[in-house]
Amino acid sequence: PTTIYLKDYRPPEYLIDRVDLTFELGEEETRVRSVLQIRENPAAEVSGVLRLHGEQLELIALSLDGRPLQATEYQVDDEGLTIQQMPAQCILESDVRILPQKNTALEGLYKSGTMFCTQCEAEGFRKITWFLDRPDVMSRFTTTIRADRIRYPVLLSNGNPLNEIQTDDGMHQITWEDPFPKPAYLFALVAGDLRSIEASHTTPSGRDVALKIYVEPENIDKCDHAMASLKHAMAWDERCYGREYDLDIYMVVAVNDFNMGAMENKGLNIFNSKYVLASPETATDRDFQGIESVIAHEYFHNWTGNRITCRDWFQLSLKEGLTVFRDQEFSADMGSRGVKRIEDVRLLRAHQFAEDASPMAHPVRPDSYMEINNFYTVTVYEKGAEVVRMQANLLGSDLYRKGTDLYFERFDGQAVTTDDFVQCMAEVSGRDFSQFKRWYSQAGTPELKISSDFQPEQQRYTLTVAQHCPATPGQPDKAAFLIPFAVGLLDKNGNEMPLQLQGEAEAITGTRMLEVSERRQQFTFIGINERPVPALLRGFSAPVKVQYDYSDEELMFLMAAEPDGFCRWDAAQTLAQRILLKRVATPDAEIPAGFVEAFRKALTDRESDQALLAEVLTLPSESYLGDQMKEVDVEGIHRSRESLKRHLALTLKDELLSLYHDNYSADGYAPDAVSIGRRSLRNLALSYLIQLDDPAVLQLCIDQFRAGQNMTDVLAALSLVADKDVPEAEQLLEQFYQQWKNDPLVMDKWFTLQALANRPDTLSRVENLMKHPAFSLANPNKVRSLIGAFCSGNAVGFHAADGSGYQFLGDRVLELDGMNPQVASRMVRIMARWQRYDKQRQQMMKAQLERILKTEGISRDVFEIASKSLE
Ligand code: BAL
Ligand code: ZN
Repeated sequence: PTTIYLKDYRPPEYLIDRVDLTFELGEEETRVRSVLQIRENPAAEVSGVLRLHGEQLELIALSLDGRPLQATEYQVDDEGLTIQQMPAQCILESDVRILPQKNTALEGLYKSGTMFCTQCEAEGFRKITWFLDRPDVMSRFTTTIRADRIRYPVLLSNGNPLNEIQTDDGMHQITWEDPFPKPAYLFALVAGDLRSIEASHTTPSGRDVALKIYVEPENIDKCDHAMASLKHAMAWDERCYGREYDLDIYMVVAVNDFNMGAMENKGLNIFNSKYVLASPETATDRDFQGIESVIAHEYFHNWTGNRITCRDWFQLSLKEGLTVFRDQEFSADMGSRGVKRIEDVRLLRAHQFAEDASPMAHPVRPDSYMEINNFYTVTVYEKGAEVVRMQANLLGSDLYRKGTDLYFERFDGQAVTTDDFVQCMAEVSGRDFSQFKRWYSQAGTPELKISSDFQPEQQRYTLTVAQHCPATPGQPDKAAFLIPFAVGLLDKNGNEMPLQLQGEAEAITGTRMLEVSERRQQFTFIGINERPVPALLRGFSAPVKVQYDYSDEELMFLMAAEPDGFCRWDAAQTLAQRILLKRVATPDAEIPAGFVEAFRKALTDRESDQALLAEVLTLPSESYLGDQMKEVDVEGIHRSRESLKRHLALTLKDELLSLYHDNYSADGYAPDAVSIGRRSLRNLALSYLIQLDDPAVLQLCIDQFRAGQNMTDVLAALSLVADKDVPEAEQLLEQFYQQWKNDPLVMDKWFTLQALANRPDTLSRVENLMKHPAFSLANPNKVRSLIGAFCSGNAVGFHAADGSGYQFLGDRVLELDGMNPQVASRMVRIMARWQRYDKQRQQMMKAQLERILKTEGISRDVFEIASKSLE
């Protein structure tokens, strides 16, 4: 496969102003007729040769300005169509045959169950018709869909519906027109027997927008939360960014077979049903929150992605980083802000820091790729969001808003770059952002080494900050980053101390945003009359690792007194991590009594945000602990974590039980922040108590399962029981299956639960479950919930010393690659971090990667990940 480089970017030689598409959807094949209005791009050097993208298209007819083209006038190959002698402008018409029913890659037009749907980002439109399938070619689309009236009563595309025609042959056709020019990756089509719920929203300028959510008939009662989320998102974007919606109709369609979470097609979002469907009986709190955030994310794309899109795919974070930042802030406003930040940081540290430390490390704006689908990564999305957040941190909220206002005004209707975005921030603030832009071009997670020095006679306190960023592939040396570094200083009573840097006229109280721009820098605070405890990186103001030599006592103090939720949680994590890692090496190393006391304090705290307490009381995950070790000790970490949980459960049994009972609520289910917090805390208490192997606790779980109040509680109880070697485990799993076997999303949970079970026979159970009638390798959600969950969520099972987990994954990757390369490539990525393990495991993982690479005909997707992993 060839590598594509950012430095090779050239503007398109031709533009396509209008596209007229006609689809005839059939049970064997689909015909796509396209009429393109093409002209030379005045801003480019034109060669006279037109090269259109197109894959897996069977040509039926091709004509230029009404004249059929002779075979000598064009060439078709595996990747496109070339026309040698192009006029300066013309109408190009084509008629192609495609086979959506055979499309298992779920890219382009395909069938999910009985419905037709599309996924065109990044480069799927070329599997529908010949086109300039690149985001800097923006066209006005008109789409006519013709299909059987009974099978496909609902026919949808982008924009507004124009007319419906019924014909005598049992068919009907509808034409849609999208007035906004858009790149082809935002094209969408849906056809099926769907039901919808409808609501309306009036924008500040008085536009009435019809909101419709389409689902398969049996799911019509599970759309209310998605609809409520959409309305909240629209109001939030109007208020916080001054952005309103621009068409008369906004549609969301839920489909079962979908590679990603959802897709922001103009006016017609297509969603993985996981991010639409919810009822208290079938969806967990996490699901409810996921729906709220993904619905908002796709809606926010209408401005950050659609109205203003990316010039090329290297700029993917222009829309994704910004839109993730927007959805994070939306969720923070809708729920518990502190907890949302902790969740985001936990995800970033667990996945993005790990990616940055792996052979797959790449900058937020990559320089090259083989397969763009491989770059929908946590780096482009989540680190990209942090990079936007840092700009907001540096500017403050008013200037940041001025910056985004300028961005929308200046670039509306254009395809632009991350530099264009940053330029707006630079202009409104009058600041130079050239150093800041290294966050886009340099990969790797910077590390800040901090030391402090208190000089009582001078009443001075100095923080010395040294930054360093490890080498990443192709980038051995990094230039210094500009890092917004939020700090506070607490006195012995836990009060904020006034902060006045040397040379400044006044002190401020609260958080100070320091700017670290050099490799080594000192910040001296004056008027400090006692040794403070520093709270570092408040709000996680930059995506960096901080090293500061806190004493255990200082960490316990922060756990109890620090006002910033992130720092409070982080103190608890750091302390727990210290103990856990020490006990990996020395299993009977002492557990400091102070730590248990700090836990007790948090367990009995009925004043603080309960959701925040649940975070503080959650031990760092096994995979995160592994990341902190030179060489991951899979079993040692597992043992250490289990034994600390058991120790806490033994010592704090009464407190845990009270917490469990005090947080019971007989009220109906509501996914609000307070109720979610109570449920998390209660279920967390149960997860500690189960370590006691006490029949009374097992009974609590069984009772909670049987009470069946909501899926959050049912699943929490079931997962604890399923881990145990008790007869009830099988009984409850079977009961759950019988109750939910017709609900695919609940079945996903059933698969995951068993894949994560901490039992010696889990792999063979997973293998058996692959043969279960509810499982299908063709459905990405099933693959992720069973195979993905086992390989990336069950460290002890997957990394079994005999290599059986690796062999299993190697087999699955090869099996999947022939069907769906995008999903296969996500799976093979799990082995990209093989260097982190011991020699034997390294050898076995490498052997699987080599075996995959040697297999003939593997996809570009899998080739890129497997080969880069071995470099
Ligand atoms: N654009 C792909 C799906 C998403 O990020 O919204
Ligand atoms: Zn997105």
